[in-house]
Amino acid sequence: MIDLRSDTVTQPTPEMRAAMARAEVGDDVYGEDPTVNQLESLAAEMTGHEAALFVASGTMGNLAAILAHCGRGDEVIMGDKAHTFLFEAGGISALGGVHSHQLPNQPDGSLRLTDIREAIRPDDPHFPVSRLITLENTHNRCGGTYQPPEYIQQVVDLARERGLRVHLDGARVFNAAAALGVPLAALTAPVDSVTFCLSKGLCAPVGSVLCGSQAFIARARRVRKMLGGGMRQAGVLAAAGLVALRTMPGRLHEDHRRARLLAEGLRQIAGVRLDEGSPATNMVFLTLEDEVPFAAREVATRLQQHGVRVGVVGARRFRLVTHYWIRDEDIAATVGAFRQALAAG
Ligand code: TLP
Repeated sequence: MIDLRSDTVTQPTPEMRAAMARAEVGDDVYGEDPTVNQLESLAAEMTGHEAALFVASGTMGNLAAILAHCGRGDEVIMGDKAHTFLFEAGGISALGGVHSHQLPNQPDGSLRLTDIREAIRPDDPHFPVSRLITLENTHNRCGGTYQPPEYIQQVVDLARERGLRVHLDGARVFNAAAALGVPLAALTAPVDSVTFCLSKGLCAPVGSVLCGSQAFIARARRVRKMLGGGMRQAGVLAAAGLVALRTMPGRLHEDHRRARLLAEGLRQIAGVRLDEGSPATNMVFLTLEDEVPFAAREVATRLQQHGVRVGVVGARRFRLVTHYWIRDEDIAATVGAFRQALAAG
């Protein structure tokens, strides 16, 4: 099966499995797992932060971050297409009592600075306290688009001026750095906190890392415990994460090249419309033209019969994500499968 539903489907590499088998472990809740400690130090160093915390998922990383930055009734400003707003089960409000203020994400995934400026509340008892701004880079629902260091810095400057903090959902921030050709820290060091995922394009089986100051990470560590995320001998997972950090960031441009190849092939097929500028990184978003007599679900079922799995993200819309386990011949096969699925009456 050629699985393009997400880069979350990536299986660990043989090198990761070997590292997991021989990982030295200890009780991480006591801070005694040497492999977790090593992963956290490396993540802090790479992102340009003082400290880091290994968490079970991107969702847990974002939740722990927002709960460590905000108290009940505080407000977080985020995009209306932010993963945290759309796909994290409303955890920040359900579990943290944090109020969210959505601003329109621009097609490139950014939030307009003027919109942010206007959204920050004055000190008035009618209003919640504006505490945090969250950004997403790359931006999933905006097409895997990315923002450069200059934009991040502008948002951070604005936040500083108004006494707010900035959290970056950097689930795929390594893809953003690869696409921009900048060191990771150029995108991650300016913000107060960042979550990145080991289990997406970096191919590890489980886990994300939250990075920030010592004091922030100490608060996040308590929140992680509260959420049931104290994982004990987690070194077996962190070992795969270490291999991911050391070996995977340098190859992400291959996924981006294959996404471009896929887009070029799909663009030739009648009835398929690609998003303008797609792909920016490893995601191809496409829509079925009105003349196509099938819904996306039906097309996805046909594609599956041809050995291809794709993400259905709307009645007539798909997301295809390239990753480590997708080869050039899979791209050609996917284009061929689409052609057949759309031709079949
Ligand atoms: N995204 C998943 C789905 O939930 C949509 C995917 O297949 O892309 N931030 C961003 C930007 C994400 O895309 C995701 C996962 C997360 C956070 C959450 O990460 P996990 O799945 O590890 O909780």
